[in-house]
Amino acid sequence: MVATARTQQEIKIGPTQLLINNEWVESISGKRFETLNPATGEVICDVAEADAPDVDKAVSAAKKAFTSGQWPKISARERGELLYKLADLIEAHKEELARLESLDNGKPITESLSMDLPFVIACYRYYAGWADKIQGKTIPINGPYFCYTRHEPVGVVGQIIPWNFPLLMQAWKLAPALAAGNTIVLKTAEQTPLSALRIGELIIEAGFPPGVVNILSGYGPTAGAAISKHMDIDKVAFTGSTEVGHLIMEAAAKSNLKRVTLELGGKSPSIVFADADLDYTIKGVHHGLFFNQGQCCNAGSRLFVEEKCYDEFVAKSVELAKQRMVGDPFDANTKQGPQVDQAQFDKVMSYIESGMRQGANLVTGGHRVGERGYFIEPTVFADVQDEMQIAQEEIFGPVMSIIKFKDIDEVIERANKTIYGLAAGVWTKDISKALAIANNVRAGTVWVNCYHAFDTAAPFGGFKQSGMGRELGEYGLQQYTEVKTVTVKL
Ligand code: TXE
Repeated sequence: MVATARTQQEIKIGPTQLLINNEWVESISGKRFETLNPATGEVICDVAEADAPDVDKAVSAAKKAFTSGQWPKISARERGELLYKLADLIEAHKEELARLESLDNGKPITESLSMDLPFVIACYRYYAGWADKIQGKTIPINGPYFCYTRHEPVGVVGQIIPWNFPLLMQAWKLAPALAAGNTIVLKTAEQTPLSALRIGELIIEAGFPPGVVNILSGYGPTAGAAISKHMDIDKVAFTGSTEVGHLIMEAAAKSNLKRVTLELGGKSPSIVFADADLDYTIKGVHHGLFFNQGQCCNAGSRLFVEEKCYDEFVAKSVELAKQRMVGDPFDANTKQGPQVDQAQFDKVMSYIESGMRQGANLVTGGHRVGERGYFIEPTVFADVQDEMQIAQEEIFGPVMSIIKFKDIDEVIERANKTIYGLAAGVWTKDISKALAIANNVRAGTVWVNCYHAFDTAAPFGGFKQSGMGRELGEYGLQQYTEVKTVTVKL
């Protein structure tokens, strides 16, 4: 039931070195590390392992590209054209990239093809369109002056991405940064280095000059930490755990006060009122939690259901969870692949144990699937209480926690009792209830009668410890520019 060795051999792997200054190079130490197929636990291949000296080398290439060379001479419109070209190349290699993504990450191939790749392409095209529309203002200041602003690139940007959407997170980071004219040192997650490196080849083919995009595979405490404390990096953009988000900010504060944007964890409430269309809603919240093996920072992982429809809701959610096909990511019928690695598998299993220990009612799932790979049954807990670990901490797996509530004021208060504030969902036919939730829940995104409804034009990011700054849309672009005021005496 899991990806066979044959499937693995049929997939073109692409480069496994570091991309620095448009050249593929080994790490300075010569070290390499293995990346595994999460469906089998077998080694796919090894890749070069960057550490601080490689980060130095990549940063000097990016710095040189920012200040001299061809990049500053390329007009804004031409930057946009390069991004369009990259999007076209990705589209031309869509199937190959989707296969590589599913092999390295474990996500079902149907989703890589229908979700990840289309969103990746849309993101590059969206920001390609912005490149020549990044404009300042003229400001009517007092006195005989002409005053205007320029929106200039921040400079050398360090970007650290996670493994749950490797290609998409790379696009969310690279596209706005390049549109605004920055140069980049991007570190991939150690679990999923492969698809980003293949994009590196397409970046060279598209015609981006040397040093503009540098891509490093490596670990967090070494290469990642070197990026966050580097004196010649002007901004760091990070997506990952809240714990590491704290470290990134600390390193930025202790080094050169580089700009920091963070997209971190979540424990997002999804609130179901009894007047909602229940059959539709049950499918929506199922997708909101189980999509991508539950490995979404915005997963609707605190599911509040109104008392009046609670029992029916739990029964039908369990039915749906039981039908979810778990298995080989390369089987077209598969809805759920493996968790990304042993550490994530262990983390999810330990939360399932904690749910049982703390008295939640395990109504379905809870076990490993198969004997190899990191597969977990779609799991549903009912009678979950607010203070239980499974209701407070990010599980990042296929575990649904269903909590009962009585009325709207109470649910708003309880929904806000969390350190996180990434997203929320509300399900109701009553517009007043929907807007009361939208206005009062402290989260960066609120979905009404839908979930995971992303668009590259709509900003995304967190309140509270879910992060700072926004990605996507015009707001996301602003995080990659500095505003310069120019005042001319007339
Ligand atoms: O995250 P890490 P992990 C959450 C989710 C998951 C948990 C742990 O709950 O179970 O985090 O996952 C790099 N300096 N999210 O351990 O460690 C690392 O190499 C600089 C939510 O994978 O935060 C990788 O590139 N960088 C999330 C990236 O940080 C460091 C997505 C993420 O890894 C570093 C992933 C350091 N000291 C996990 N240590 C989301 N917001 O979508 C690690 N890294």
